[in-house]
Formats: sequence, C-alpha cells, structure tokens
Amino acid sequence: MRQYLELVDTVLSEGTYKPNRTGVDTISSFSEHYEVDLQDGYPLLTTKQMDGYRWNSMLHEVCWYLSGEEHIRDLREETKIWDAWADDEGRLDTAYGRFWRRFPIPEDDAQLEGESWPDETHQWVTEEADGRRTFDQLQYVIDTLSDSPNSRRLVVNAWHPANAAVSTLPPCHYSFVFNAQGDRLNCHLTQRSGDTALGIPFNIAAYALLTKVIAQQTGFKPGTFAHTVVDTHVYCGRGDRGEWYADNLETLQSRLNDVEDREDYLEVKSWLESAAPDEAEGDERLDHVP
Ligand code: UFP
Repeated sequence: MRQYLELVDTVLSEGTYKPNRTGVDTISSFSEHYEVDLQDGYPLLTTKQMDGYRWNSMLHEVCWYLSGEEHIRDLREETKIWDAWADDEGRLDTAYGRFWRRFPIPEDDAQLEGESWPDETHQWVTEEADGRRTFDQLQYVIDTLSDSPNSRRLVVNAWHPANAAVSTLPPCHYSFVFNAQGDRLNCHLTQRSGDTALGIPFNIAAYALLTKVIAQQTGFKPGTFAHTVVDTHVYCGRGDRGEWYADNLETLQSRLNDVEDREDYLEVKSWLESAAPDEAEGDERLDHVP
C-alpha cells in the first residue's frame, strides 16, 4: 500500500528522536494523515505482521469491540493480544467496546438542569443490571445513517477523560466519524499515538473492516478510510541502539532523502544493518501491543 510506505518514509525522514515512557526510544512525527479508497480493495498490508494468527486476532478484536464487553473473558480464548492489560478475572482498565456501546450517562443527581440527557425509554439508552444508564454510540450512528444520512454528527468516541488520566492504556484510536457522500460511506479515524510498524497495520485493517461492516448494514458502498495519527512513531531501540539512532538521525535522514528507487533503499537498509548496534533483547511490551 503506497500510502503506508509513504507514511513510514515521512516518519523516518522528517521525524525527530523522542524517548518515551516505554524505555524504547522512537523517531516520531506530528500529525500524519493518509487516505485509502476502500473501493480499490482491502488495505491489508503484506508484511509478516498480518499473518494467520494476527489476522484472526484482528477479527476477534473487532467483534469484541462490537460486543460492548468490558472484560476479555471471551476474547482471551481467541487471542492473547489484550492479556497483558487485563487482570486474572479478565477485567480491563479501559475497554473500547464498553465506550462504543455503553458510554456512561451521568447519574440523575449529576445532571444539570437545562442540560439534555436521554432517559431509559430512549432507543439508544440501556438500563444496566445495576440501574446505571449507558448510551450506544454505534447504534446511534447506524440508525442515524438510515434516517438522516447527511448528518455530520456521526461520532463514536472511546475517550473518557477521567478514565484516560489513570488508565494503564488509554485508547490510542480514540475517536472516529462516519460521513456519507452520495452512496459512499467514509470513515475518519483520529489516533493519538501510532506505532508505525506494529500497531498501525492492525488499526488500518480493523477500521477498514468496521467501515465495510457498517456500510453493508446501512446500505452504503464502502468509501474512503481516512486516518490522522497525532504522534506517529517508529521504535528504534533501547539503550545503545536508541542512542545510536539519536546520534545518527541526521545522516539517516539525509540518506533517506536521497532515496529514489528500490536499489537506494536496499543500500540504506544494509548500511543500517551493519552500522546500528543490535536490538536489545526482551522487549515484551512490543509483543503485546494490539
Ligand atoms: N499502539 C498503536 N495502536 C494501537 C494501540 C497501541 O499503535 O491500537 F493500542 C501503540 C502506540 C504506542 C503504544 O506506541 O502502543 C501506546 O503507548 P502510549 O500510550 O504511550 O502512546
């Protein structure tokens, strides 16, 4: 996929060296954006990341989001990608699906007079077993696409500020908007942080699938998937390797800027392989990033 390769290129050739909380340093670029026309085919990257197990993980992850479950007791039977973030009971700090399908509505005594809130008789409100009320953002989008396809309010938001401030992994892909143009249904995803090598290929595949599913449900053709990633990064290694990248970033960038064809790429790649110290072992976090 040309757009993905250009994204990697931009991050590596224009990004800055940026250590971060993980201890594995990054080269990072601000606010990258690309678009894929889903009519041109399904954007599944042909890298080793999307082989059978990972493809299945992505399918199960999307189904899990759609289920609205706040735990991974069923999901972990199918894939381990969320295990590192859950406790033994399968409970999570933050679950996308719960916010997509069951976003908390303030309790009666927290609602201000003059503010509008739907009550439990409303079509998108669920009264949970313990009496709390929640809102189904995804059903709202699906129903509104049928009734008012020109709506510009088709937002699904997984970001709860108070939860995000204390969560071990607040949502990365935190908000998406559907937008119909004629018979095409487009989707724009905003992601606050994107690991270009491991996370983003998953995120592209998942949201392309979601857009196709919602389009099919609502009688549209899948349109464009547009993706904005605020901190777009490539992990370059910890310790010696991270520091080596920092010291050689300018050389690396100037060599990448001179790349014109595949031959040039291979030359830069073999220079990198011979010059950079080996990757430190034991970076378990990277294996678990969904
Ligand atoms: N990450 C992704 N996509 C995801 C996901 C995580 O790229 O869907 F859940 C990466 C981004 C970042 C790390 O490298 O995981 C999360 O770290 P932080 O919270 O510090 O941004």
